[in-house]
Amino acid sequence: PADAPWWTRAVVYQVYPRSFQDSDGDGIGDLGGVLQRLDHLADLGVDVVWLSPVYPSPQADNGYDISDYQDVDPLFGTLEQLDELVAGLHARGVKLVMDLVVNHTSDEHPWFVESRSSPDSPKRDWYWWRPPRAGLAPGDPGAEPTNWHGFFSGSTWELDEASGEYYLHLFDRRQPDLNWENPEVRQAVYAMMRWWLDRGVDGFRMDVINLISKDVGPDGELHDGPPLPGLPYGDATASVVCGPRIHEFLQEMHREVFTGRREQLLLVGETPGATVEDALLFTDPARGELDMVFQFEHVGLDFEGSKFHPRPLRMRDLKASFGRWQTGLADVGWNSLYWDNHDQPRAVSRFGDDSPRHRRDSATCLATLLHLHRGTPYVYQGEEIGMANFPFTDLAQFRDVESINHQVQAVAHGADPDEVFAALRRMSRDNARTPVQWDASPSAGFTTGTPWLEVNPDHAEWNAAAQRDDPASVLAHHRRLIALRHEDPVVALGSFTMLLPDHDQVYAFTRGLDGDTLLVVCNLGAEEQDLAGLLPETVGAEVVLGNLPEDDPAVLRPWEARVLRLP
Ligand code: TEU
Repeated sequence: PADAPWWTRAVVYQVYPRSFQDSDGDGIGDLGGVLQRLDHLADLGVDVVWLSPVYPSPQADNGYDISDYQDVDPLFGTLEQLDELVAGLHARGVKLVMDLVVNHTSDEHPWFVESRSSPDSPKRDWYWWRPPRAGLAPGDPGAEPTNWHGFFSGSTWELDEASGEYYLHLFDRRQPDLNWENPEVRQAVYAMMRWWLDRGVDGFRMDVINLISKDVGPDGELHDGPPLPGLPYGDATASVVCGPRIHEFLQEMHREVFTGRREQLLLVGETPGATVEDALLFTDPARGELDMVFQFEHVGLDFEGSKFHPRPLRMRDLKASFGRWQTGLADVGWNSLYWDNHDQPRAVSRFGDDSPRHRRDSATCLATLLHLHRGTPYVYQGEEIGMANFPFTDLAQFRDVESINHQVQAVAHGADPDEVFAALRRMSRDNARTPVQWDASPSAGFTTGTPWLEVNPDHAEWNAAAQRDDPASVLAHHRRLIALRHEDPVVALGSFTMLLPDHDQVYAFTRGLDGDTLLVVCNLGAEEQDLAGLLPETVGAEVVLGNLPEDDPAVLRPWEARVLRLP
């Protein structure tokens, strides 16, 4: 344990700068704003800040479409302010991890502009250019080189009229995929990464990093995927998720960029579709790839097929999923733990109960559950104060490219607009992107101008200022959970054992290290539970931390969470 990596004891906080704090009144958060809020982060006690993209970008996908990897967009500030942020965080003992988006660039990146300029361009092969399907002319229905459906709806191929060829974009058409088969692309990315590390940043959160290797057969061809039910497209998964050279690429990156500096850094990959087996390979320290990955299983249990077809979550599925990840990475590798990020609806609304009666208790209960697992917990801005989904009333309120593309395409394919709205209201990424609620003032202290996305009207009651000095608040509870991980080696390094796997409401597990055992029990529902009956060993155990004032030890109240030390 003494030689365990530093990040086993660490908690990471994600800043989505557009929605964190505005300092210049344009209604969009910026680096000046982050600099104003450093004390909030220090006070919470987090060890690392992951900063979502601030690079120059046309903002088609809020900065995940980058047109220059080595600068800061004027919308967010300057490179000097980024240096100030590194210094300001380091002065508080906090590291800064940058978002690394290298599966794709913006279509306005000079590399793509040059690549598009002519089939003879020396950069043509930096992206995925393909002629129309054999026998069809450019633009013909079905002429796309493969039948793949994109993450943001529609085909993954966009026709370039000038050359009559298509380019690949797994996300929006303004996010062309880089061709990692080309060694020049890889070297350009590695050089850029070294430049950031030399500037003092402490690692990378690597956007969809498991999509960078595409399955080109020996013939250099990309192949159709199996048809998707109800859509005129096929599933690209088998060709793009954890492709044949993914581990080779990551090991090469590791050698070229992290050699000699790995110990101090945090390398976390975002890996949609990765299985436990994939994650083992990514995070086995001996392989020299990544420290940990964000897996997507637990955020894929409350919908059918695609995220805009929601269905209720079954507790058993959640336990089975988390349980498998805990067991699968018990001896080798490491888990990232998250409920929320800028792509997911708010956890208290999704997994908890955001009604006035249960909001505080369910937010603190969920946090306890997450932070007591084995792995590195990630807190997404606003989660620490129990921010909830936005009460959308109209399709026109959505700003996110994924939501808008889905809306347009689903309706075009005959979906009922009311159903589309209901799904977006529940699942849209914009739920996570409303401005952070700092105080009860009209724009919640986020901006003096007009916020780019409406502030949640509940901010009058739910805000950081109201919670700062309240020991019963969601914020104070997060502070305690973070401190507990720092102090207690069982929380950081203990083994994990799931209890009551089939119970529909109580989520319980133990963590053990060197004969010391913590038992964690969470009531994920509104009915009281007979704790003494379910887990007799809890009777008489010391309460290390709870989310409600201590009362009858034999009973678990609605949304109550307790961390107990077994004798
Ligand atoms: O997300 C990738 C991803 O797989 C999903 O979370 C995606 O955002 C969507 O929810 C699928 O339904 C990453 C970034 O986190 C996201 O913000 C970007 O839009 C995306 O990559 C493209 O860069």
